[in-house]
Amino acid sequence: MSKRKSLTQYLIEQQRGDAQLPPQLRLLIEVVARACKGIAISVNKGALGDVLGTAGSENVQGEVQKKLDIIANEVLIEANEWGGHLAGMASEEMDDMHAVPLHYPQGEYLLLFDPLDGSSNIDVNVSIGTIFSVLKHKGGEVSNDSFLQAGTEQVCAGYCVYGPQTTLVLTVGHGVAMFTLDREQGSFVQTADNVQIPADTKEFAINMSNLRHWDAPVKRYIDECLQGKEGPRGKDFNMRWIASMVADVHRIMTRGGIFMYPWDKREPTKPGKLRLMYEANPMSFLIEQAGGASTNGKQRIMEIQPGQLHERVSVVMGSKNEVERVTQYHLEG
Ligand code: P6P
Repeated sequence: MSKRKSLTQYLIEQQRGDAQLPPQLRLLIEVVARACKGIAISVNKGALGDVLGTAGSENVQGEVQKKLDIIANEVLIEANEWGGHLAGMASEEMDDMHAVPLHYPQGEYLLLFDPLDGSSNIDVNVSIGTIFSVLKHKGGEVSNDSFLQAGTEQVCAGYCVYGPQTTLVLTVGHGVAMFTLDREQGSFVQTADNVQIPADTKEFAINMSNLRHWDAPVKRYIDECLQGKEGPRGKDFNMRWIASMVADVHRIMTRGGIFMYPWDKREPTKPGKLRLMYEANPMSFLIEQAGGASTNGKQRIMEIQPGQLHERVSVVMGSKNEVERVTQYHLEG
C-alpha cells in the first residue's frame, strides 16, 4: 500500500490544487485538528482524569454543562485566538461570540463549533465529537451578526469523532476526506478520500420515543420504513440511534443512511432541537459534498438565512433518495 498522506500533506496539496486553499485557512484547519487531538486526550482519560460528570452550570440552551463540554470549549478558544487567522469564534457553549483579543492580530475567518456534541454520552463511554464550521468575516466590527450567514457561505466544515478511532472528517468544498489519528505518531493520517454517500439506504436514524410528537409526513415516512418488505417500500429497514449526531452522521458518511431530528409538538414554537449554525450547517456541507442531501423537511438547510446565533432547525439528512422522499411527503401534506 502506498504511504498514507498526513493531514498537512493533504492540505498543502489542496493549497496547490483546484481548491486553491488559502494559507490562513490551511493554518486554521491545522490548529483545529491539533485542538481536537487535545480534546481526544481529555475524553479518553474518562474517570481517570476527573473530567466526567457535570460542571454545575448551564449553557445558553439551558442545558446542564458537562465538565468536558467546558474543557473542549476552552481548548478550542485557547488554540485559535493567537494565530492571526480568525476574526472571532462562536460556540454552542457561549451565549455570545468571542472576539479575538486586541493584543493578537485579527484574521479573515469566523469559526463556529459545538465543542463536544453528544455530551449526554460522555459518562457512558459512547462516541461523541467536535463539529466545526468556517465562514469568512465580511468586514467591520465583529459581532454576533457577523456570523449570521447562510450555510452556502461556508468555506470549510468538519467534525472529529472520538470513538474506537479518533477520526477527522473534512471538506473545503472539493469533496470529503477522512483522517484517522495515529497515536504512535500523534498525527492525523488520511484514511479516505472523495467520500460518497449511497443514494439509497435501508437504515434510518431517529429517536423513536418521540413518534407521537411528529407531524404527519414524518410519521408516514417512518411508518412505511417499519412496514418493511410487505409495505409500500418493498424492503426491510434497520434502525440506529446513538443520540450523538457526530456518531450517527459518521455512520451515514461511511455507509449511507438517513438521519432525522424533525420538528415535534413538544416545543411547537421551536423549529427543531438541533442547532443550525454549528451542527446542521457543517454536517449539511459535508453530506452534500459527499453526494447526499440535507433539508429541514421542506428546504435545503444550507439556504436558510439565520436570524440568531443559536437558532434551531429540523434536520433530515443523508442518502439523497430518502431525503427527497421525506421532502415529497411534506409537499403532499
Ligand atoms: P435525544 C446530543 O445532545 C444532540 O444534540 C445530538 O448530538 C443528538 O443527535 C441529539 O441531541 C440526541 O437527542 O433527544 O435523542 O437525546
